[in-house]
Amino acid sequence: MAKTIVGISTALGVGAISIIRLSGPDAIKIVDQVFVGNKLKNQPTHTIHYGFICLDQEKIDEVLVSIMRAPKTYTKEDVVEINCHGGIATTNKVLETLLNQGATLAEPGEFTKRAFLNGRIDLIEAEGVMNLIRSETELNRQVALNQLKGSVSEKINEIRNKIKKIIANIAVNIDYPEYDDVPIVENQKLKKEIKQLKKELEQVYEESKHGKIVQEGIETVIIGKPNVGKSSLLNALIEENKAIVTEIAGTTRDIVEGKLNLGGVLLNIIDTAGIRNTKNKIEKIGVEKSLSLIEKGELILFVVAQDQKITSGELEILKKIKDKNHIVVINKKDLVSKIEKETLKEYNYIEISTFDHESVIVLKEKIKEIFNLAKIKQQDLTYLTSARSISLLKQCLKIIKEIEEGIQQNQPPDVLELDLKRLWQELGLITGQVFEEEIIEQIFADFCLGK
Ligand SMILES: Nc1nc2c(ncn2[C@@H]2O[C@H](COP(=O)(O)OP(=O)(O)OP(=O)(O)O)[C@@H](O)[C@H]2O)c(=O)[nH]1
Ligand SMILES: [Mg+2]
Repeated sequence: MAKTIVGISTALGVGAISIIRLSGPDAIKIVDQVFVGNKLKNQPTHTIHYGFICLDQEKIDEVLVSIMRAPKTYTKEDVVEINCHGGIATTNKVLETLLNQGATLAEPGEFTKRAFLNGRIDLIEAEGVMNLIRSETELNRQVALNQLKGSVSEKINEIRNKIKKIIANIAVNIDYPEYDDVPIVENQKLKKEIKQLKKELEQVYEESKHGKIVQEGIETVIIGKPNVGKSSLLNALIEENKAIVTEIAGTTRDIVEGKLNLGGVLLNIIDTAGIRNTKNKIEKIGVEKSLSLIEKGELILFVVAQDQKITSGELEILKKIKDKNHIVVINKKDLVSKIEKETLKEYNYIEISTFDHESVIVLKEKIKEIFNLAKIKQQDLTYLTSARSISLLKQCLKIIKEIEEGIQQNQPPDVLELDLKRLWQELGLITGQVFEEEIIEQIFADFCLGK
């Protein structure tokens, strides 16, 4: 029998109210042992009761207790929620009392894990719960809510059902000897169906790439020589004086980070130490860090100064960023130009001055264009967002390509059937209809305590 778990569901700190939640077969019994008020055991489900949590006649806190009996609860088990006064001491004392009565401390995400294992939600919905809690922008919130509501799962299940139908058709062909050598018409039909499936999977995959951006933001790295205005650019973008700006080359020694909400997508912007050959030990480490960040960044803003010629060092950096999402930011457009734009003709570039607000807005628009951010808002926001789902989806695309080739080469139907079953399984891993214990442990371990 499942243990009864208990956890603090609200953030631990000073606040008006804390919620302590229990789930499991003894949830009501355990609270009854320390609750002075109505006998909870005799109360109808989904009711709230006023009283005190007491231990050996000592009052611990004045509380409101909600009881919710299985199965219409978050976990599909009996759930009790105690609203006690906020603050660390009271909350911990109530928790401790419940642990002493036989409840077990919940692991992070254990309530949601139970909801999954008891079949109330699937994995995408569970990930939606976590994403919703972590949402920082309005767009984050909308995507997470769609996951939680099951819109994303619906899409995947729809595709899975189609695969199931095709498998059933093939099985009929195999079972009935008159269809032994699959007629051309059948094969054509199959080809069409697979093509359609592939299209749908590709669409989910493409949209999910957006989903990842919405959920995780874009790692943006500002790089360039010393003194070209990298820190000024960070400050202008986030409209805050976060990084120190001086006319001295080598001002920024370590990275400085800032966040920008660009149409609902968060840019995690990193300002780096100017790249140059230096003997200074601290600055040297900073320069190495800057170079390594070029690899990691999803968007590189390479700043050069308009009043200087492009150096051989800068040409090296240009080579490094060519195949990445990049913008060469020609800064200090207010000064006399010495830059040869010819060198930049194969790059995305823009001329700005960090002193000129309008030009910084144009840069922001350019970033939106590169990541197609305007389109994100118009779509229906039913994305998969976790790296786990996206890599499974990639695997599915690989399998369906193999199936397509198989049909092309007139592979026997039983081989196709096996491949289709593999595809069906793999998609099931995304929603958790098919699952491995270890992976489930990992996913839920990432959750917040008490959720
Ligand atoms: N004329 C002009 N000066 C600018 C502009 N943007 C920044 N500057 C100046 O350029 C100098 C260097 O700016 P920073 O932002 O510190 O440059 P950085 O690239 O971060 O330099 P390091 O941290 O040393 O690598 C400062 O004096 C800024 O005021 C601009 O658009 N026009
Ligand atoms: Mg700087």
